Amino acid sequence: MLRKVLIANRGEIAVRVLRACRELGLQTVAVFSEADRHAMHVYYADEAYPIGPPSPRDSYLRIDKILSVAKDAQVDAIHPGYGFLAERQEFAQACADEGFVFIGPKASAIAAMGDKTVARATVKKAGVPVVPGTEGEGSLRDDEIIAIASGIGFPLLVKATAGGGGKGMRHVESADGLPDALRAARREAEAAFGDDNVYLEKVVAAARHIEIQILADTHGNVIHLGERECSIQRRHQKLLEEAPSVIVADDTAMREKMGAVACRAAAAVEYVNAGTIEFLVDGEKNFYFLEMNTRLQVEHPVTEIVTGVDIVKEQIRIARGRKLSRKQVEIALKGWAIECRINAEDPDHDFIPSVGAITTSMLPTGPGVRVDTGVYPGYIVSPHYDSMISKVICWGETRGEALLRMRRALEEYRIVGVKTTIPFHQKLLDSHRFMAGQFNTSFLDVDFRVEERAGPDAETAAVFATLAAHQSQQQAARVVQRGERDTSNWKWVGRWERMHR
Ligand code: MV4
Repeated sequence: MLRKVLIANRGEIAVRVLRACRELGLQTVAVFSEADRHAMHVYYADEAYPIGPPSPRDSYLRIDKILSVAKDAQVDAIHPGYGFLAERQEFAQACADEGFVFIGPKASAIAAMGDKTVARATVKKAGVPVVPGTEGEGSLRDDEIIAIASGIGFPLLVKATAGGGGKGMRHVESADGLPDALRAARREAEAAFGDDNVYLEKVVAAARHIEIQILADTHGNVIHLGERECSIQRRHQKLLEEAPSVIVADDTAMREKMGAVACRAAAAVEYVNAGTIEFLVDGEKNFYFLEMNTRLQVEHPVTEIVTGVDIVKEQIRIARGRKLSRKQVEIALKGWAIECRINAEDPDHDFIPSVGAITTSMLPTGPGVRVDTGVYPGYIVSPHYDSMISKVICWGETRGEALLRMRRALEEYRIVGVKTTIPFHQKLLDSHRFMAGQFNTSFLDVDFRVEERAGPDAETAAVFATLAAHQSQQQAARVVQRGERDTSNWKWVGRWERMHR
């Protein structure tokens, strides 16, 4: 029986999970730190329990305190959300040991995917393409790594075995640079993960970051929900995601291939629940396994919107031991979804976190707009936690419609009291290359900065975007002559709409 769920998280994702529980008629329990006494997830839950000081180490990361609340409140299951304890095998194991259902994968699957060399070796054995690199799963000494390097070829990356997210990663151009890179990567990995093991991968140049959402039940069924395009990142922080990806949208064969490979990777670790397989995709559309995220992700809504599958409800269904609600053939993508992450950061000052009271908060609504947030007027943004305060997800029948809707939605936001990344997103949506779908993982850190200085030209961008969104409608895009340019946004919107008829 699963009647009562504890959400071991805070912010928008705690609210997101609480909503799914509510709709399923489940009782809910929130936990909160001293900084979160007035946080939205506390008000949203049926019951809420304090778990300590603001620092995550003293509250949201305390397995003992969370399990103690779980016992006192007599919950049946625990949802970890993302971040905090979501990918800690000890937590999944401790939940199971204490008789609580962990709404996520087994500890063994988290462990197998958490060690990147074990993950590489395991999925490779299952026929999943991995980037050429060091083989096997044992720890390697510097001399062993140096000996292997020339066989792999340069440039290559030194990566932390316990890593992910770019920490402990070093780019190496030639054999000369390898000893220094190994030293630096090991030091960073030791500091970040308490584990200085590293491995090598050949660099996939100008790659896109595309991930596949999968769902697996306890009956051996594994399905995928298509891809998400996640190349728009700044210093390994995603800022915008979309589903589908421009390069996969018109290539059903590629989606089926990536989807099947992702399911195979999940099956290789007997994965159960929702998970994501990350791939690097090169200019020739070759794709390589990068890592697996064994949790619900921030960007899951874009997949929910184009597939109509409620991923959190599906997670709970799986945790109850039921079969997946849909078969692979019943998954169809409809239209396009784009998510912008709204962070309390100052985009004009190197994205430094902006903390303090939110005096006004008006959120976009209306057709095709979803906002997931954990803040409200009067809420105080704390320096202790992630700076993401809101996500806006816009749907459109085409990428063009979703982009125009996002422009409209971003204009509707009124957040006063803290600086936000909204102006940054507005500039991004003006970028020709972004609109044209011509970007890879280095876009924000390299191309966008250059383009920004050149200044936007909405008309050219609209033509680019149309070309990219509908390769099959290139003819229609060409009717817009350079000579008829007009700077008015409304005329531009109208023209774009006419091109899409
Ligand atoms: C790579 C790569 C190119 N080639 N591996 C960055 C974070 C970590 N999760 C893996 N990362 C990368 N691994 C090979 N063999 C390029 C990146 C990378 C990246 C990956 C995904 C999203 C954004 C990125 C930004 C810079 C580098």
